[in-house]
Amino acid sequence: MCCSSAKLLILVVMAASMLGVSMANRDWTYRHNKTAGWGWGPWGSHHQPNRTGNSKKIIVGGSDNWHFGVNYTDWASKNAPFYFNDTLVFKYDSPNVTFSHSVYLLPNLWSFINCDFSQAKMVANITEGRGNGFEFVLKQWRPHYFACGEGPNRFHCKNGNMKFFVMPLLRWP
Ligand SMILES: *[C@@H]1O[C@H](CO)[C@@H](O)[C@H](O)[C@H]1NC(C)=O
Ligand SMILES: *[C@@H]1O[C@H](CO)[C@@H](O)[C@H](O)[C@H]1NC(C)=O
Ligand SMILES: *[C@@H]1O[C@H](CO)[C@@H](O)[C@H](O)[C@H]1NC(C)=O
Ligand SMILES: *[C@@H]1O[C@H](CO)[C@@H](O)[C@H](O)[C@H]1NC(C)=O
Ligand SMILES: *[C@@H]1O[C@H](CO)[C@@H](O)[C@H](O)[C@H]1NC(C)=O
Ligand SMILES: *[C@@H]1O[C@H](CO)[C@@H](O)[C@H](O)[C@H]1NC(C)=O
Ligand SMILES: [Cu+2]
Repeated sequence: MCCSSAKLLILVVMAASMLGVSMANRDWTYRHNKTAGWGWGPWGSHHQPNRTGNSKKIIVGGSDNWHFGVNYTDWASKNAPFYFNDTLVFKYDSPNVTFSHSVYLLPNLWSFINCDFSQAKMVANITEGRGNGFEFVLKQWRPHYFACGEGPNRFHCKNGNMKFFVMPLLRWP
């Protein structure tokens, strides 16, 4: 891909990220708080009420689930677009001696590119992906930067391609 389209993509994502920060006021959100400065805002329950409409449940990675070495950027681009109220399902095995996975949200594009977890928020720990998996509902108009936080020095994110981002769209009736 040539540089100009890559730059445009980054600009679009950044603009959306800024808007998302100012619009968002509930649940998972990276935002400004008068007393605490920038940080993750309050988090509601992950149990969602019943939803109406044609929102979809999408298993992250399809039949590969959430595993080391799958190209999730590629998966996300092939499964885009994602819409408001769609549910992402992260399925991964219970941890054993060699493998464990988790799901984190990173605050912005730079932390995503660098796998910088210093301001990341864990949304699912290493055991929550078993069985039917961990469900994350896209409820905000902002990019969501997902990554696995496991492995020494964030190896799964840096070397295992266990990261992707989605920007939910409005579904027109
Ligand atoms: C801002 O952060 C402080 C300290 O973490 C917290 O007590 C307070 O409730 C937050 N305010 C809002 C509006 O979230
Ligand atoms: C959603 O609706 C179904 C059937 O209408 C009901 O059985 C289920 O308990 C509801 N779930 C929640 C979380 O309210
Ligand atoms: C998403 O679901 C909530 C209720 O769960 C509903 O109030 C809202 O209108 C839905 N949003 C869209 C864009 O479908
Ligand atoms: C993952 O897939 C994307 C899009 O198809 C591609 O641009 C990228 O080079 C791939 N990454 C790796 C590490 O293979
Ligand atoms: C741990 O789990 C992985 C994937 O589920 C499997 O391939 C591996 O053999 C397991 N290792 C051990 C020591 O059980
Ligand atoms: C993961 O989260 C579940 C549900 O919140 C909790 O019961 C479990 O103890 C946690 N496991 C670890 C390893 O933190
Ligand atoms: Cu992992």
